[in-house]
Amino acid sequence: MSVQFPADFVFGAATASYQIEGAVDEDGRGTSIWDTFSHTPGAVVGGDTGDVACDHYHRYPEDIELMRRLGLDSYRFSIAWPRIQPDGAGEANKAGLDFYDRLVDSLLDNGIDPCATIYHWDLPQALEDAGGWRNRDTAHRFADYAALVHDHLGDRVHRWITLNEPFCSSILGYAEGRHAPGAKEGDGALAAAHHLLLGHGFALAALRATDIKNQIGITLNLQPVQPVSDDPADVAAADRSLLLSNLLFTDPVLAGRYPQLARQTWGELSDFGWIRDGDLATIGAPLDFLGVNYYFPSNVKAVPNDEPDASRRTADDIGAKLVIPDGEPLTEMGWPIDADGLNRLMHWLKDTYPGLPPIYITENGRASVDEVRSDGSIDDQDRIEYLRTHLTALAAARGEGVDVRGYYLWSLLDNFEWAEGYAKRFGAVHVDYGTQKRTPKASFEWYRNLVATRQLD
Ligand code: GBH
Repeated sequence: MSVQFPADFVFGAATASYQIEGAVDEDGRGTSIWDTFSHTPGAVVGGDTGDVACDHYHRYPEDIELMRRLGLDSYRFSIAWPRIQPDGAGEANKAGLDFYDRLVDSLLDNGIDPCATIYHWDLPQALEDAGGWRNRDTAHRFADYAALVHDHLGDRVHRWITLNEPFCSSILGYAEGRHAPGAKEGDGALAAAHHLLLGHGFALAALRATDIKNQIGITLNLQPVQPVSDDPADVAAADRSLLLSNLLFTDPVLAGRYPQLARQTWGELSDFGWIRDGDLATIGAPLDFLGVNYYFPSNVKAVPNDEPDASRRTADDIGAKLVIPDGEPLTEMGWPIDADGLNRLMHWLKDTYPGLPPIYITENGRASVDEVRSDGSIDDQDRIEYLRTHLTALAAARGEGVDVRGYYLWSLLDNFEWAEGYAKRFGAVHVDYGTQKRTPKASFEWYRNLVATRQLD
């Protein structure tokens, strides 16, 4: 059965600054927490760092040429805070703004609509040294920085995403220690989550207060969650997992409240000194769109928590384990593949939040082996299959009344996959990191055809 997307549906591809730019010491860029973390022995597989990455800072014209060939309607990139404010505060570094001027102007020259993420995890190290996202002041610093880049680029960039995946910045960064800054704390992580959301709210208010009227949203990584059995213990564990991965972020942003379950699981949130009167109204202010990153669903089993460390906020601490179904194919990340999960997630959002704003899928894709064949080609049929089935599920959700306006493939290029380094490849374009040679994969041609015809078969 063939599926048709309308002409105004936005087809894009996404990247993030630290994952592709490199040039970490150029033109006055400051140090970010990911520079520090990736240079910490043992933090990243293979000791990889983003020092060079895809060298996109220098090669962006070639990368935009690839986007033009792909026929993208839109390109989602992120702005590196330490290029703009090397120490996280004060006047803008002109050379940093210049880079994004060149990037945006060149995208527009090529008929590609830019979509800017203001924060995709590269916090200036100076702010981390002052407490990072544990510190309420960082939310104010973020809003200042957001206003600065929006004042400069808002005449040409009309879609803005405040934060990418505050779950990862808070829980993976401050509770699990798998991401920068590598902390393993409890309250620190919940305070970080709150201050990230508050930073989003302050930034939203700051951008809305200017004369330039743009579309403003936030991107959350969300998962449909289901228990592995009807056992009440598994059902309760699935509820706690839903809390940690979704509700902790969707409830404040889409309903201006913290979930009841948070109080049951973590104690009276009102006792948490970091939440002040008025914060939730700021965080829950109306959005123009919600960005959703979807990779796979959570199938949850209860696990006895033998060593409860109630001060931490990880999946283990809430007694929930993600179960990978036996015998089914996994991506190179070890992640399950469940395209219908994207449809379930769309319906969960629509059913849970009245007044839900329009949705953009701001990331979706998979890591594959991507073997380079002797003729130099890369025949990533498994990626094509992943994209085809997920877009089919998305079209079904649209047909069933979920207002989804666009889809961004993760990612345009192979890039620095955070704690996994360069070994994991998500790109529609292969990058040989030795030579920086770009080679479009079979999925590139497949996506080009989809964008051109708007038709899936
Ligand atoms: C995104 O993160 C990032 O935005 C992007 O930069 C990255 O390259 C891309 O995905 C691919 O990884 O095991 O408890 O963390 C996705 C992060 C990974 C968060 C899976 C949720 C599952 C639950 N997501 N994770 S947990």
